[in-house]
Amino acid sequence: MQVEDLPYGAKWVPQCLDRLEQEALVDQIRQIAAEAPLFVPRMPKTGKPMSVRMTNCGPLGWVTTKEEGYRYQSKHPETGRPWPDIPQKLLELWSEYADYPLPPQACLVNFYEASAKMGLHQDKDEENFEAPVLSISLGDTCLFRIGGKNRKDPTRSFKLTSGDVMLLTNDSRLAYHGVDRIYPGTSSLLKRAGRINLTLRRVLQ
Ligand code: MD3
Ligand code: FE
Repeated sequence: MQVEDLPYGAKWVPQCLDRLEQEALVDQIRQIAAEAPLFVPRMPKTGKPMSVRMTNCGPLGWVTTKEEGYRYQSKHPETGRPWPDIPQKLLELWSEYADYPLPPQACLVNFYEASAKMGLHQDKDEENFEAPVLSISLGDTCLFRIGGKNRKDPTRSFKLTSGDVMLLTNDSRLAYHGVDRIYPGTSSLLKRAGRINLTLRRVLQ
């Protein structure tokens, strides 16, 4: 996989974060998950559980339930409490890479166990597609897949490793993407096998 093969507008910064920065972020995510426990997202209508567990920080968080489907809301779906703040380091990363005048409104925390994956999808629950999405990978390596704006467009796969950052702007913002597999034991960052992905987003204008 060559960087030039990425869809237009996608930028990949391999090893953007060093080990100490990654460890500090993991500590902060542990605190966030202690205040806002990981929940099992469920598919709209069917209620089928996703294999990834999630939580959020920031003014808004992405949630999904059988009854109400995909949405952003200011409170945890189970505790009813507001989401914890976005760590300063993540706000700084956004300032440095996003090239967008306003701060992120949502930070989704995805936790993948060894067998978890995420099917090919578009991120379309935001009102604002002008703002980029910034993603950070921590822990075990995953096989990431990205295509085009139509589900049938050809896709390309590459491995995202701990400390990698991806920025999705312009055409890539609505590209289909997913996580096909985790490679357990490829990183010693987390206590157990698994991967954490953080996605920073602007939701409203
Ligand atoms: C490409 N997360 O939370 S991050 C998601 O690794 C999501 O957990 C994946 O897809 C994960 O919605 C992928 C990289 C990523 C994030 C957002 C994108 C790629 C994207 C939005 C548009 C295109
Ligand atoms: Fe996505």
